[in-house]
Amino acid sequence: MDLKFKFVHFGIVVLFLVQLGESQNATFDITKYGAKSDADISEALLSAFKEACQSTSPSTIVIPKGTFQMNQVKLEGPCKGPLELQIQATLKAPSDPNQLNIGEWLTINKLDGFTMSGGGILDGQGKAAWECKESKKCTKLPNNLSFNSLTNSIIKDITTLDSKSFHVNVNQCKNLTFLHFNAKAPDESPNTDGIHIARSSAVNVTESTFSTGDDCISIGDETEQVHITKVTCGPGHGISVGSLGGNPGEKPVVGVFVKNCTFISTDNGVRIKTWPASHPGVVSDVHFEDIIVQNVSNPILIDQVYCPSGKCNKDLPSQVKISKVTIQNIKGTSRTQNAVSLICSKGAPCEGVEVGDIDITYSGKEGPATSKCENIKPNLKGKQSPNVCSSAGAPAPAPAPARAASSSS
Ligand SMILES: *[C@@H]1O[C@H](CO)[C@@H](O)[C@H](O)[C@H]1NC(C)=O
Ligand SMILES: *[C@@H]1O[C@H](CO)[C@@H](O)[C@H](O)[C@H]1NC(C)=O
Ligand SMILES: *[C@@H]1O[C@H](CO)[C@@H](O)[C@H](O)[C@H]1NC(C)=O
Ligand SMILES: *[C@@H]1O[C@H](CO)[C@@H](O)[C@H](O)[C@H]1NC(C)=O
Ligand SMILES: *[C@@H]1O[C@H](CO)[C@@H](O)[C@H](O)[C@H]1NC(C)=O
Ligand SMILES: CC(=O)N[C@H]1CO[C@H](CO)[C@@H](O)[C@@H]1O
Repeated sequence: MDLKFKFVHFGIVVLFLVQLGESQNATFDITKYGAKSDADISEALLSAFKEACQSTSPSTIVIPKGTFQMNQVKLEGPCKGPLELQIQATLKAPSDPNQLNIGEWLTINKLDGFTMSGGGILDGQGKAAWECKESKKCTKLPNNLSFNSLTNSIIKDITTLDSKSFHVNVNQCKNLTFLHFNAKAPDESPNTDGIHIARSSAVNVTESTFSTGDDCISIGDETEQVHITKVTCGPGHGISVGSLGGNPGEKPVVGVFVKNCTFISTDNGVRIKTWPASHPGVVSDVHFEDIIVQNVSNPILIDQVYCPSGKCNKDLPSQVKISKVTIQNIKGTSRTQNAVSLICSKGAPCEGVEVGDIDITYSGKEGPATSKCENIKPNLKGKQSPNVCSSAGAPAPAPAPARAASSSS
């Protein structure tokens, strides 16, 4: 009897210890792995990650406040438990672009339940790289942050600054949220897209701010269910689906929701762009809703003859089919007179495009805002100013003047 009683006790104690073990949150501070201020922390971070990755209970890697160098790091799972990378510090990339010759600056691969947080700054120190690119000495510049094959993960309270190229590349992720995420680079910096999302599903970007030299957020092929809400973009080139049709075998983009976003002094607001003379493709179920544009050059744009280099065969139409698009409640000011351009492909006219309330005024003096449409008969609902596609269905004005190569991309 006595013995049995002891066994029960023992069992309870073991159970208690096991539960404690499971709920324990192991912390791995990189300064315990040899990281020192202003020195390269790559090795220390990798060592901390290797241990944290073996932990079956949730683990947190902490990069504490301060300034550290980080040359190039790849953290690759799978790991045994959920992992948080808490960046409280400012991390500086090498400013010499040639020092990062292979791929990205910080790559995070194959993790489930990953969190990046901490309020820190990833400083890509892009200035030297941009100059190198402008002078044509560097052709391929390293990206800063790359997330590949992450599932059920969240990136929050992180700023990326002056990336050498794209700030963030999201590839093959599923259920990934960006919250309070900021990407910042001067408006003249080349190809510094905020977030590029491709081959992914269920990606949310919310309450985030982008000021960049290229697209704030761009969405590439094989992407489903992207929700972008409460995002501020500017300067930059807006939020874009595409460019699509540039490569054979691109899979569809289905389900893009851009809602409650603000664009300030951007080149574009919301945009879908596909190349002329393209490979086939599909864009469907795209919704732009409750958007404010301030001093935006092209607030609403479907561009199926997108060709920033001017070196495309525009006689051959885009074969990317765009359908089920809603554009609803967009208001503000346009920096160019033509506030709404819906230029669809003559080879694959847009279908099922619904345009709701639009209230955009032209800030110049040449007259009221206008709209331009080709190969589209939108379903108009509510009230539009300017009148959208008021001559919808009419043939495009015969030989269109050669388009000047746009410098915007
Ligand atoms: C784990 O611990 C870190 C640092 O002590 C803390 O900031 C973090 O929020 C904790 N995570 C969880 C899931 O409890
Ligand atoms: C998505 O990931 C989050 C963790 O960031 C998780 O809480 C949520 O349950 C996941 N959603 C689905 C549908 O799996
Ligand atoms: C993403 O946003 C949509 C719409 O706001 C929401 O239904 C979904 O739950 C969000 N997913 C995550 C992982 O936050
Ligand atoms: C989104 O924007 C609309 C229109 O501007 C506004 O009525 C609504 O309250 C906003 N929703 C949220 C959640 O901010
Ligand atoms: C409008 O945008 C242009 C181009 O970004 C900028 O130079 C100009 O200062 C902006 N004007 C206002 C009033 O914000
Ligand atoms: C150097 C590098 O990896 N650059 C990549 C940055 O992200 C874009 C978008 O996916 C890629 O096209 C680049 O190759």
